[in-house]
Amino acid sequence: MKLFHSATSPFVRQCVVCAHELGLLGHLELVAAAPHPVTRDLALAASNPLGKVPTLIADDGLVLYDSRVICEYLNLRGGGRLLPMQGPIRWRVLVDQALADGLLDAAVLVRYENTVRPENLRWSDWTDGQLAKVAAALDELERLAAGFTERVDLGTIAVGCALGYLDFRYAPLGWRERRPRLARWFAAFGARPSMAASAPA
Ligand SMILES: N[C@@H](CCC(=O)N[C@@H](CS)C(=O)NCC(=O)O)C(=O)O
Repeated sequence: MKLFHSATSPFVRQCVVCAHELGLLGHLELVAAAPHPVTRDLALAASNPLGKVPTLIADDGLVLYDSRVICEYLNLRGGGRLLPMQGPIRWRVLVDQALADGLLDAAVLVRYENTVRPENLRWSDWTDGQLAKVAAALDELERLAAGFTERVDLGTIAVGCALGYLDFRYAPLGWRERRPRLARWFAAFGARPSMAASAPA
């Protein structure tokens, strides 16, 4: 399987962590990509019209995106233990994943706004609105953290990658302040070999 990859993308990281947890890392060939909201990476766009990473090309040529689809695909290939098939826990896992992905969408958009958009076109209200979503998502994750305990699934992997991204790009936000349960959980989860090996440099 070929994975269009960017080492700093938290969405790619979710796929790599899933592969690691499922013992599939050796089956994944990482292909360097240069995703950008304005300047298209033509090799990447030839497989994914959205020009985004992660994009996976499976061994049979099937092209998969986005990160949620790829994580589900890897999970099924690797035995399925990262997403319970039924019961309330399935929906808990999927909502946790959606919450973490939503936090990441907002954080990545703020980064584009403040690094890609020309300075005279930036709109601080828009940045503030997105950062309010990040803060609200973190507050919800703090409420949920007591239930994360020993869980290793598509939800907690997404949450771990979202928090890792905030440490990488938004350290001054100080997300751990006022969120002690989440911070304690991440200290343990972030030390898993799959997380440690994929941390952005
Ligand atoms: N919903 C997508 C989001 C992926 C995404 O935003 N990837 C970023 C890199 S972190 C990207 O490729 N950006 C290029 C662009 O916005 O065109 C997913 O879960 O895979």
